[in-house]
Amino acid sequence: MMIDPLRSYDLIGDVHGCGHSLEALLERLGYRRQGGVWRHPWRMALFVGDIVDRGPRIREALHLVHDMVAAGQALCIMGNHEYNLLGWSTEAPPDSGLQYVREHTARNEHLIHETLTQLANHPGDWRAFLDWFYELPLFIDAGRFRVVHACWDSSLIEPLRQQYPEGLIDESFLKASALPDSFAHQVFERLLRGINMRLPHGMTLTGRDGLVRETFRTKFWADEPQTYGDIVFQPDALPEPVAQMPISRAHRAELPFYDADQPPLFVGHYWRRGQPALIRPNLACLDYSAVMFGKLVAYRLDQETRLDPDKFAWVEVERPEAPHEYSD
Ligand SMILES: [Mn+2]
Repeated sequence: MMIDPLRSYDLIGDVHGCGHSLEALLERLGYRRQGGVWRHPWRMALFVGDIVDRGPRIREALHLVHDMVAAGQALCIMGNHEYNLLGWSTEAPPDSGLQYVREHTARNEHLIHETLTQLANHPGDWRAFLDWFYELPLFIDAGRFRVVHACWDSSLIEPLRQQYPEGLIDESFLKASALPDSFAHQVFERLLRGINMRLPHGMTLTGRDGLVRETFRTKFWADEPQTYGDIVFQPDALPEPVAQMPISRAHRAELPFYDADQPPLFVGHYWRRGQPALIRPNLACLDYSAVMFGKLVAYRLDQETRLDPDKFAWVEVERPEAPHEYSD
């Protein structure tokens, strides 16, 4: 990845089709539109993925980010929503018993519905953006900092980078992910969706979005957690009996750990609310639910090796930018 060691980067959280808010944020950060492309005199933007889905200006947001990347003014990694669109559009391997990498179920359609609708009359854009998603790496390791959409799991990133040193995957890797036991499937799930643990005894959770889930999202940085309540990391609380249960040995074994001595890491994905804050001095989540009338958030990184809570910047997302409910 073309990371300039001396450059300052503005890391930007999940846009989810909030094109107006993205322009407002770039303006606030000192970027200006010149020759059709947003630029800063000396800084560069770095998007943590999930440009698409849910919001009202998906095509505009895609053009804006794509054009910045093409002009060398931004970098962008892949989010689970870009992966979903690729999977939806790609036939599964013949021996898989599936038709598409991401099956055409009603639930899967629901999650990408706005993108399909808003691009329906722009088939050229649709093809071009799908091709472009292959140019979005699954992670960036700049040495002095790291970026991944949901979870830095070195037990997967190390073997992945043997195969794809820059984290840029190809169609065969995408196709392989149709099979749930594959390395490719594990990589997309873990890096782009994070850790999703199954609730015990077949229990389910109904989210604020009305979708019923059998799993919940967890931290990958908890230091010696004891109970499920210590590791849950999502807007919806666990049922109290589950929150108090000790973490099973099997679940504990599958928890990666990002310790406090590693380089600063930026993620999106987790639907945070309220005032942007660091998770730890080397860990920042930039997703503050823009598409739920939260904030579109940036972290203004210079040369610091410990992150500074005063370096978040954001815009409030006003209605009616974002009329859609959230869900993964
Ligand atoms: Mn996401």
